[in-house]
Amino acid sequence: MSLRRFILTLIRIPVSLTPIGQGGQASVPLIVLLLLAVHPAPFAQSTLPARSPADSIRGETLRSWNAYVRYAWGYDDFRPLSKKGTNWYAERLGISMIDAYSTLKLMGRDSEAGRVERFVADSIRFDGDIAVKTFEVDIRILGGLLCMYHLSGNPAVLAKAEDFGRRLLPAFRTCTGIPRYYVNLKTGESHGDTVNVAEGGSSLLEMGILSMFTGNPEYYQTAKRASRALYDRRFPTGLVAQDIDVQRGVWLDRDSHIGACIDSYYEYLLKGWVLFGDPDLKRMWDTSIAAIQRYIPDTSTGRLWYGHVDARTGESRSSVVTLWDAYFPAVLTLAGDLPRAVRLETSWERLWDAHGLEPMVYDFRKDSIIAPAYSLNPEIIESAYYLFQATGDRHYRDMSWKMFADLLRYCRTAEAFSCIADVRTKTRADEMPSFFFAETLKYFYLTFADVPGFAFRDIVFTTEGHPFRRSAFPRGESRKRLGW
Ligand code: DMJ
Repeated sequence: MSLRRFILTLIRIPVSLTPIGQGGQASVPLIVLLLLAVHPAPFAQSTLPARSPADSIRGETLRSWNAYVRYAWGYDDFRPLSKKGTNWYAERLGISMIDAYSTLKLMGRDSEAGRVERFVADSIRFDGDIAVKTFEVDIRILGGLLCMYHLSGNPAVLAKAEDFGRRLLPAFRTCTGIPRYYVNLKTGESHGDTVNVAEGGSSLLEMGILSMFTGNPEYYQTAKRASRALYDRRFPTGLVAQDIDVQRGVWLDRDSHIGACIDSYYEYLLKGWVLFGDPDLKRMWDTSIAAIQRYIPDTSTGRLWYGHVDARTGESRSSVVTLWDAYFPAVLTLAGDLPRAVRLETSWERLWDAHGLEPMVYDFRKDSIIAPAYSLNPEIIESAYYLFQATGDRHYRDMSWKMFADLLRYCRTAEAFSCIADVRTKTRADEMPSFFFAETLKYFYLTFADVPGFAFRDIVFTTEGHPFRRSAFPRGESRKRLGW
């Protein structure tokens, strides 16, 4: 069981049965892109120097990248304290370099990016006899390879992406179409009938993009069937629960929330609609966000949080949140709900300020830390970036710079950055996850940098932070290639 899965078993404990949020707040229509198109986001004058933060973030990215290259080239992850490479499985998959590529490219580091591209094309194989986590490799490897192709046009990279995507498909051959937790890249054998909603319903973007680039609708249709199977099993409240049996199609709990273990399922309904234009995804998003806003918001502390509720009744079960949940202001921003996005990001910022970093699990009613680690996660930084782009309010730029300064203060090592085992003591952990390159450093950088040809309004980011241009997905072509 991964640390994330273990921690998340903790947060299912009901803390309160007080009904909340039953007043019924209307869902907000999906209008942000239209709004942004009509009112281009103004870029506020920041009190910060315009260039030096971007230069500083790029410099720290390169420093960390060079450490990975020196000590861990080709490995999945870099251990920043012991200065060693480590792999997730018996065969290396190059996860960190694939995840890092789009960030290096956006920072103008073509030579470093080109080296990754050549290594992927020439030296990485995906036919090892290893059972990989379907969800994790979909968002990191498949998403990273597709973005590498999107940014380079290298057909050898697309061939690798298709080879990899094809090897994931057997995981989806279940009675419901929801993928199993593990799939063997060589044999196609899959196992793990219990998945959470995020693991089961977060492949729409990667598989849809693969369909777009190859003209084969099978990938998108497979992912859509999985998301649809989860959506069709929603409770009469309109909410989904957290864990499901992929063969029997039955829920294994009634824990409903917007956070880790469900998060990217909702994120992909919205982003799938925005990128591909499939009206089925819009319907699924509209129904889902209406139910979320009716039952899940919790203002009992005077701040806005999204806690845990019973999926069948909508009654409150817990006021425990995780740092992964801080992706939601970004999603609300994309959906055009700026008032809630602003309010929720304020709650997260207060929590950050209390510790100079965020704790992994936190109870907002008790104001107490349940799990104290911080793993260089991006979500609150991602939300600050979206809010800066959408509002032009320099507060979000200043907030981002403050968080970057905290990472320098507490997480910087001699050659890279490390996770923190306890935000109260700032004790180090010997880890630097691949999403630190893919997301955390990228969102910091984009908050300050003016990247030529990169317009926020034209971009959809995958849940792992890989950017794709909406203009590369014209509706007619998307419809034909994805088969919607
Ligand atoms: C990333 O791997 C992805 O954003 C995923 O959806 C959940 N969060 C981690 C980083 O915290």
